[in-house]
Amino acid sequence: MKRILATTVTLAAAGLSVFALAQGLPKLAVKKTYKVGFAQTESNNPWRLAQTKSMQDEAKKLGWQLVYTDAAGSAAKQVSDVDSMIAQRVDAIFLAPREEKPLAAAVKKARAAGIPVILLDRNVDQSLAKPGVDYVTFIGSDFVKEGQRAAEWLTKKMNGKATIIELQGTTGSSPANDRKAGFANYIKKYPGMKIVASQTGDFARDKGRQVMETLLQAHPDVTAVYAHNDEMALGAIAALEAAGKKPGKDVILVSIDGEKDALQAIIDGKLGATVECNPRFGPKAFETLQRYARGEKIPAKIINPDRFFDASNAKASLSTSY
Ligand code: GYE
Repeated sequence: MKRILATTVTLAAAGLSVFALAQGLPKLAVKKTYKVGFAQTESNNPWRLAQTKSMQDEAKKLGWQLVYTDAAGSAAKQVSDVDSMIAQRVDAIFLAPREEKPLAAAVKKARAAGIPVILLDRNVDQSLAKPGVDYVTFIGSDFVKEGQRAAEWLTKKMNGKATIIELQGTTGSSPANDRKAGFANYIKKYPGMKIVASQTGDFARDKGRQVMETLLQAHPDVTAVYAHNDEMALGAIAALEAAGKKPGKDVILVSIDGEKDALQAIIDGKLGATVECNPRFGPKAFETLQRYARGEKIPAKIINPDRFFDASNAKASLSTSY
């Protein structure tokens, strides 16, 4: 007891609050406006563009300065983007980490430099960096649940029997890892639901098309496709059509995101369903940072609620989609 007391006193004398040490997070002063960084991972799809726009719109609305970088699909570039934000002494960093492992180190570097980080839409490896210690919080969707909802819809639609090709997102990214796990975990109760091939299409439309083209040759008996995002599903639809198959009839497709082109594909009868993954982070991200500055307790995860789109509501949702 005596020793604990002595330690506390010593720390207090050194100007360090015990609380801040236990939390490990840099403090943020309450100010009217901030200069914040947003380290985007890439800009090659409507989801990313909608996310960036939402961040820019909110910064403008609040009159904050936004230092924006685009890693163009390279984890190494994103690490150096964070470095340059640290060098520019931004007040805080919003980071959409491309891959779980390499960006964990960037998070720790920012923290060591006294800059709080909020993770947006993707997570980092939880054994390497922790919420409340290395970064403030993760704001985004529950990817495991998204995969599970896609599986649930497909299992029902296929009456528990399907020969499935899975198009995975970016290797090493948290949505790819978790969407795969959520789907696999659900279908394991249904022995008729079989994944015969699973490969990455890097969350990109054309890569999805190319991978589907190759996989179709090895598995011409495919009856279903599970794509980790809409862009790859749209690529797969193109590959199926090029091979003379009718998407939506010969092969049933399900994906994730809820972008405008996907809703249109549902209306056209080519895509079966898509689980929403909301990209509009701006208001929630900036508000969370302000709450953090005020000293409010921020949960380790802030989960966005996601809707579900199929033939019953795609048309009604089209005009507000991205
Ligand atoms: O589904 C995809 C994007 O990280 C949740 O990344 C995000 C995913 C989204 O490129 O389209």
